[in-house]
Parts: sequence; structure tokens; C-alpha cells
Amino acid sequence: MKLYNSMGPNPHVVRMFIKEMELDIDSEEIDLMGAKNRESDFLKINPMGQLPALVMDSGDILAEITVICEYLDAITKDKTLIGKTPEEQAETRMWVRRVDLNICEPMANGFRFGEGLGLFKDRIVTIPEASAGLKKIAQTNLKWLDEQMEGKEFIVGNRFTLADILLFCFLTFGATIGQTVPAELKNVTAWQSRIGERPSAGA
Ligand SMILES: N[C@@H](CCC(=O)N[C@@H](CS)C(=O)NCC(=O)O)C(=O)O
Repeated sequence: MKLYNSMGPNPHVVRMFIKEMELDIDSEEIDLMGAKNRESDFLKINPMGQLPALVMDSGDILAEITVICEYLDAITKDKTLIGKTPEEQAETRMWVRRVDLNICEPMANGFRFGEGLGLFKDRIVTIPEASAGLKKIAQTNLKWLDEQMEGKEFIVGNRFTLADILLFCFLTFGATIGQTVPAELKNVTAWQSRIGERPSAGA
């Protein structure tokens, strides 16, 4: 297998997942700032022009971080960050989807349409006037999550899962682009410190 890697929160999610799963996968860096990911060679790898992408042993290629992580989980016999039973798996996927759609995606687009506009305006459709609203959506949903996390160690109760990795990597990125977690969100802030102590966090 080979991971096409770059800077940014999406590859960070997959790298952290790989480290937690104790997998050893070769990687190749793609120059995102130089827009190499938007050139024809890389578009043959991922027609979406985004990173990361995983070349499987079959030679076929997977993109989309949650799908890559699900695949790596499925082929690893002795460990899972999705769940052991169909019920656990479904619960993890429910939280992954909530975190992804309600927090990560608006946070990322808030950046792409705002501070990141210079980088993204010639790559994707950007709506600058939506930036502030998207950031507000992410923050509102983060507050909702803080309430949901009362008394929980991890996003899915007492299990460390892909949902924790996903949110952690995006909040780490958010802190570098002015989308920080407000200190009054005590549950999320404490959870963030706990996850940040894991050796995989800096992957
Ligand atoms: N939905 C994609 C998002 C991937 C994504 O946006 N990756 C960023 C890096 S964090 C990227 O490639 N940005 C550069 C670009 O879009 O040109 C996924 O799940 O993998």
C-alpha cells in the first residue's frame, strides 16, 4: 500500500489512524501549496484533486478519509477503531457523520472561503460571503457536541474511535486558522487535552 500525503487536516486524520492501528504504510508527499494535486498526474490518482489517497495492494485507489480509515480498519484483524459488533460500528458511523457534516465540513469551508481564499479561489467554487456563517455553524455544533459529551470520555462514550481522531485533527487545524474551541466548552476542551496526549496525535 502507499499513502499519498500532504499538509492539512484530512491527511492528518489518516496518519493518526494508521499510527493508532500500528500499521506501517509507505507514503509519498504531494506539494499541495504548489497545487501539484490539481495537475493531471495526480488527477489520475484522485480525480477530486484532493489529499490523501491510498493505493491498496490491489492497485486500486481509495480517496475520502473516512473511507480510507474504514478500509484500513476492515483489513486489520486484531484491532478496531470502528467497532466490534454491528451496533458498535453503526454508533461510531453515526458520530463520525455528525462530526464530519456538522463541524469539520463547515469549519473547512469557512476557511476555504475566508482565510484560505487566495489558495482556493482558482481550485474550487468559493463563496466568500458564506465564510462567517459556516464558521458560526461549526461553532454552534461544537457547543452542541460539548453538551453531548457531558460525562463521556470519548465521543462514542467509553470507546476511542475514528470520530475522536476526525474531530481532534480538525480542531488542531482550526486552532491554527482562528477557529479555536471556546474555553467555556469544558467537555470538548478536556477531551481535546486527553486526545492530544496520545502518541498518535502528532502523526
Ligand atoms: N472530502 C475529502 C477532503 C480532502 C481535502 O480537502 N484535502 C485537502 C487537504 S487537507 C486538499 O487536498 N486540499 C487541497 C486542494 O483542495 O487543492 C476527504 O475526505 O479526503
